[in-house]
Amino acid sequence: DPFSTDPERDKALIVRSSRPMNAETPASSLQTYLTPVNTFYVRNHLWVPDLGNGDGYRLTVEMIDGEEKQYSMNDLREKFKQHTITATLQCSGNRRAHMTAGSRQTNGLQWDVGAIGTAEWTGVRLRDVLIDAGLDVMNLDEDVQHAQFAGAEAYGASIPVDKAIDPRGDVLLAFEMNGQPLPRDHGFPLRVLVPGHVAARSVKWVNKITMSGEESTSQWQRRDYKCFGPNEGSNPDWDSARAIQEMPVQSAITNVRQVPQDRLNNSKLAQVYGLEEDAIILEGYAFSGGGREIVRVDISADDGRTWRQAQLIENDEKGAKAWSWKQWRIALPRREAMRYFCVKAVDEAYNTQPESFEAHYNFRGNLASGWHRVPVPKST
Ligand code: MTE
Ligand code: MO
Repeated sequence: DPFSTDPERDKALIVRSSRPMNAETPASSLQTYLTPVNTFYVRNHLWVPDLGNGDGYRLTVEMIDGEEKQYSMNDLREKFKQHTITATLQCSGNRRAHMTAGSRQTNGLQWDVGAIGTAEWTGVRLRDVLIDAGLDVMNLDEDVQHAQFAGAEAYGASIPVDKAIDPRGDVLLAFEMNGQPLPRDHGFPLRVLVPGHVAARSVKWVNKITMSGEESTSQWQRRDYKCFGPNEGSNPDWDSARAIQEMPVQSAITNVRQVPQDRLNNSKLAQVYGLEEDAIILEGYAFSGGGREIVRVDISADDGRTWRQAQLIENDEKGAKAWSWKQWRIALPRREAMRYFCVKAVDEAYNTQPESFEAHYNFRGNLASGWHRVPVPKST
């Protein structure tokens, strides 16, 4: 039983499947900029490989001509400059349950808003390691198109070489998460961290990197993580669809709190909004792929007829681009709240989110990003 050596998990994680372990971050852990490591969502396709204390671990890097070089964890730590970035990981299936509810059945784990989390990642740059292993980044061989990653259990994926070698792309071989050694569930002793791309490319327990003219041949590159037209059914032409890499704009409401007028004085936020009546405070996250910063979050209290802008919370972001989510909050007069609250976000390219799910439905339920609607709570 390969699962018998899986690690213990925090009881607060919301388990969607246990073999393999798939569990989402509970809403209570989505309220902080950095997601606590113990309640950071876990998405495993297989078992967690047992790599002991990491001493015997070796990373093999193979160039397109078959030339190989190996690195131990010590080699990586000592030979290369270490970098720390803050980055959000989001599964392509985040909010799949909303697509199912808003359209029709989708295949896959029915995630709510918690297949996402943000951490501070420390490691060495993939670019630096590739250069050390012999990649001529200044005069790149035209045949080199993709960096393929293989995990110790059998998972694999790839990213375009441009992202892999971009000095402002911040792709890391990471060994720390929020200042601690990577937990086993998140890739101990080493994972790829591809900020701005779908989390499926951030291969955990990575032990082989191959420069290639082709994408990884794994099913996770060539099959699962793709999108199709709403009409294309469950037997589409997989090869003609593009693998998901950068993600579209996403946002969610993660907390709804009623604040009666007589308690408003305790609430700084209500003061910020100048409210002197029963209020509702909403909080949530907004995120976009490719390092595109979130520039606006719009909130409606009347199911999309009228809108206000939420306050975007500033954080100590690290890295060349906006690799992490923006948390937001807003206080609204209770009397304005009709049946549903809605949120939609806008990124720096002015991309925004579709209103409903029907038009971006795909049978795999990937990249669900329709406005997040939550019912207005009954008055307390
Ligand atoms: N890497 C390996 N080796 N095995 C996996 O199953 N799952 C991928 C990615 N990397 C996976 C992997 C997917 S689909 C996601 S969403 C992220 O890891 C989840 O990362 P996390 O479990 O650290 O949150
Ligand atoms: Mo994922």
